[in-house]
Amino acid sequence: MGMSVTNKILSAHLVEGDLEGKAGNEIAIKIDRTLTQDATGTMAYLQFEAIGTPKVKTDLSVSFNDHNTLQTGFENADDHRFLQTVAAKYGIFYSRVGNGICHQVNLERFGIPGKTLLGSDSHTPTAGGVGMIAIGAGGLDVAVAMGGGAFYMTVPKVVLVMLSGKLKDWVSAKDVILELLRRLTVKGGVGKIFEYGGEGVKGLTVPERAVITNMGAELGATTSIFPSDEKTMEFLKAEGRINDYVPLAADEDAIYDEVINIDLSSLEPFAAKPHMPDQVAAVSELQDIKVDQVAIGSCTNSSYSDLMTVAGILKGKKVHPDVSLVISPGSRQVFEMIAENGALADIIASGARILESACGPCIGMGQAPRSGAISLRTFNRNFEGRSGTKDAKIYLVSVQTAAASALTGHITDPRSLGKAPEIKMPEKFYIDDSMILSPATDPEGIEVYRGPNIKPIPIRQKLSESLTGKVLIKVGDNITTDHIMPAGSKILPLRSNIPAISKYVFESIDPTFSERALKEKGGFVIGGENYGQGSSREHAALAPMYLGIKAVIAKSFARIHFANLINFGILPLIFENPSDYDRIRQGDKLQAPDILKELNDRKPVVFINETKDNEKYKFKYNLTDRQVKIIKEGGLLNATKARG
Ligand code: MIC
Ligand code: SF4
Repeated sequence: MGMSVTNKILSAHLVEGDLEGKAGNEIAIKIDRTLTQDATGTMAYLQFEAIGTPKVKTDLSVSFNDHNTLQTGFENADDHRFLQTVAAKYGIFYSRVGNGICHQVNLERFGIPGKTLLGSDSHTPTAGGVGMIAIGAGGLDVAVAMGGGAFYMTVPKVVLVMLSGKLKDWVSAKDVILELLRRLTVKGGVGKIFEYGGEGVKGLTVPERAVITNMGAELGATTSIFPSDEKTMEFLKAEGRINDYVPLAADEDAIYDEVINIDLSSLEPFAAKPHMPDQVAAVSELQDIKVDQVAIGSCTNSSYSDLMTVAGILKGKKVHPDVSLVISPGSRQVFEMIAENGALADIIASGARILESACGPCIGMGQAPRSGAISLRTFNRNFEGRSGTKDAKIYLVSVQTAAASALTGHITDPRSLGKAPEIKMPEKFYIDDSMILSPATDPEGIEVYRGPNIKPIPIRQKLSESLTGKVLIKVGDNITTDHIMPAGSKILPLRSNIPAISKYVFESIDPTFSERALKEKGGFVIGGENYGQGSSREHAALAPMYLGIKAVIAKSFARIHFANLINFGILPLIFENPSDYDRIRQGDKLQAPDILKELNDRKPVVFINETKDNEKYKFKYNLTDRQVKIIKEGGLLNATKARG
């Protein structure tokens, strides 16, 4: 039987389980490489230290620094010093602040077809653009992988996205992924890997492919991948890495679980409307909406060709007086190239504001729009409040739509601008790896720096025989990790300090949550569908664990958050009868008298609602034996240490 690209790579890395098994069964794969960034990295490396391995066991591990770069206090700089010394000591490469956004730099300098990559960031699948199986996970999973441990995942359904035709002028890769989000929604990809194929693939460059695999994360997918072909070879050659090229194609008779067809020539410019990436409409239907801010950049749209397109559109023109246009190039490579060839001068002359090569406004690190603003962003997420302004309305668009709208002051279909700029991929990118530091040759001589912002990781006790507590909060569908554990310039610097950051759990929904949780000595959270979608931040599990949350009971969960809850000993339970969701209210006192026994017997767990005449509910759990063990131990760190 023929194999997909996905299954070729997975089977070459399989260490446990059976790929032919039922979708949903657990497999474990060997991880060749890891990636961390500075907002998830401090915890990941503290956990790596706690595991106690003297040197990373991966082929390559890289610590990127791109999120926490605002330095409004000492915290960011202290964390960076910690990360730099840890990297030097344990055999990890260190990409300095200023070198660029992790996924962009990773694609340029480290992406390699056929290998596996685990990253403590949900957009790690960007590297699928060069044919890697690249998966986002919590920091603890990445720490375990750095220690040589396998990565556990459920057997994914492999979806073939058959691309035919060619993108028309002014239509871009961003519009391809927005079309998929329009069709499938933010939970349409849960448990799936999207593999791209068909004639249409040949017309897409690696950076264009990476836009699509990057934002596959918004579908809730495990990852997305393109084959490795001529275009991959050209890209790697231009990056001076031709030796990293290996061709990778699906067999002619490869079997897929599902097939989706997209005719590229039928697409038009799209936008995701506030406040979800799947609220997609044609830009032509949104014209005339006045725009206050345009932000170009992020790991989705900040490549050399993206920035050259922007420069081509802005050249000789001026940004509309009512619009603030901010631009962050994705990497120092991109930055230096546009500086060298004059495109940066065209951008500056238009009135754009230039930011450093970092995540910046994408994660609310500066550039919060004015109240009630309309902000057009080339980013991947437009969750409410993520920009730093609660009532701002964020539209996600391509660089073409963003630049066109910055000039006119209203949402503008770029097709109205006439001839599209023609951007050629460079035959040679500008290569300077001097901001990527190699690990120390004398690791014993390196002392790890720990500033006052770095606090020890809280550890959960073993699971007790029964659980009792109040429902501390009841939330609806598609709750994101930005709701559970917000980011932004005030909170992001506290990522290394769980007691401090836990004060902000659920802040945008109910600012009293953390205080109430501590007062009640913990309790339960009730959620709807797709609970915990979005980022990989394990703080959305760690901080609730610190506050005493014992279980989250939801209709369904997003993949990474589900794994993070288990990793930190919080039970993710699923309504056996979804209508019970309506019966439970915030404040109800629940009791699970036999939870340990029920888990041991692998039976549904029974909860009693003491506030409602001891009404009973049954909850199921999609946990493997391995995961039940982790929960019983009080989390993966305890379980890993217990194994020795
Ligand atoms: C995000 O885009 O939400 C982040 C910030 O990159 C997160 C990681 C984090 O919260 O540190 C992600 O996507 O995983
Ligand atoms: Fe950074 Fe935004 Fe990409 Fe997350 S989505 S890695 S915050 S640029």
